[in-house]
Amino acid sequence: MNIGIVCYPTFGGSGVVATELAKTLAKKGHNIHMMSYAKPARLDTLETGITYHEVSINSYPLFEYPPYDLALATQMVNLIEYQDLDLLHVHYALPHATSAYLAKQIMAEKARHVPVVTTLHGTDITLVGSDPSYKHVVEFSIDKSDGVTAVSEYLKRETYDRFNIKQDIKVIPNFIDLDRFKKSNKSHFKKAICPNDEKVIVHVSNFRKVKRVPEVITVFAKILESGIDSKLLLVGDGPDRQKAEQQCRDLGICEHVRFLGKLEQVEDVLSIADLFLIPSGSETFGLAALEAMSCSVPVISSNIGGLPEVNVHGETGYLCDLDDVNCMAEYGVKILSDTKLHSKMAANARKQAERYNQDIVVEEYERFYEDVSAKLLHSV
Ligand code: GMT
Repeated sequence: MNIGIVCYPTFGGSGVVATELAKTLAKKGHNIHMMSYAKPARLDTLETGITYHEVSINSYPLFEYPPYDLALATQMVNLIEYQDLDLLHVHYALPHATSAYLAKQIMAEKARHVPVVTTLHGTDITLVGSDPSYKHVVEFSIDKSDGVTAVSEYLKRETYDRFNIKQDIKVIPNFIDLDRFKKSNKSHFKKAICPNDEKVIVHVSNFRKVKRVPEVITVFAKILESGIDSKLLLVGDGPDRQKAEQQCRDLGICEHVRFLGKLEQVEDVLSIADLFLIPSGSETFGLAALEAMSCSVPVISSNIGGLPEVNVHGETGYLCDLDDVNCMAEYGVKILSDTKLHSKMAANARKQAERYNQDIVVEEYERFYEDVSAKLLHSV
């Protein structure tokens, strides 16, 4: 198939999922055309079978806010016409599903019917999308898509609760490349970071408020206080970085904490991790937790959103109530001080990650594309 994929380009879950999906579909022989306002972080433009089309927005003195959604719709129309796209798959409803609806209507005028699949990821439903300033348009655009998927059962429920959506929503969970995300020998790296064989605790995020990075540091400080010789590695960057650095200085634990910034090869860091912390205030799935689990790392997370679907309490790690840093620290100490428990949870984590095998989940998307295309063909 010739498939147009639209996503946000930043180091965020939806862009990562869209890009990994594009790469896998391309390897399976599909022609993928990716659209975004900047090159998605994990996309290598030399990859065979994928062409990246940057959406350029011309400024004009009248525009305080240049209309990206219109430029995107125009790009979609161009690609449908000139690259003969069979289907548009947009990740994150706002504004991608709206641009896709517009492009679809423009093409329908030319008797060309292109199905639109919208994948809901998270804040497009739970935060931004349900904001009164966008809600009607987001609701309409999701409902007008030919196929809608959500990355977790939780997100499906939330979407029906928050919007008046008549469409069926199919849950196709996020997925993982089990060959890439697996524990590998990084003893040189481990020695450099932990000369005294300290335990390694890792957090990966975009440091937005919702990720609760200050809580990660509080939990780590408590684990240190309990006498567990450990290091905290923070991967990523974002708005709360400075606050987190200041907190480390205030607590006097800077020598135990490393800010590694944005990294492409997260699996290298996860390979030396003993524990992963994700205390988010909202998380529809928690791809970062899945990546850790695939590298056999037990996870301590908040018990919210889609996280309990991924991280199974008492098996792959532990779940704690939102903001309960004492609970997270206690479970952290428990896992890190009991070798037998740690090995069991590490093995369970990897086993759980295998349920999200990329090859199987991507096949689900392919089947969904076929079903949606067939349904549209019958309806016109
Ligand atoms: O939270 C982010 O880092 C970005 C956000 C997005 O929509 O780009 O991520 C959401 O989608 C991810 C991929 O499906 C999920 O794993 C995240 O849980 C979800 N984030 C939130 O719900 C806050």
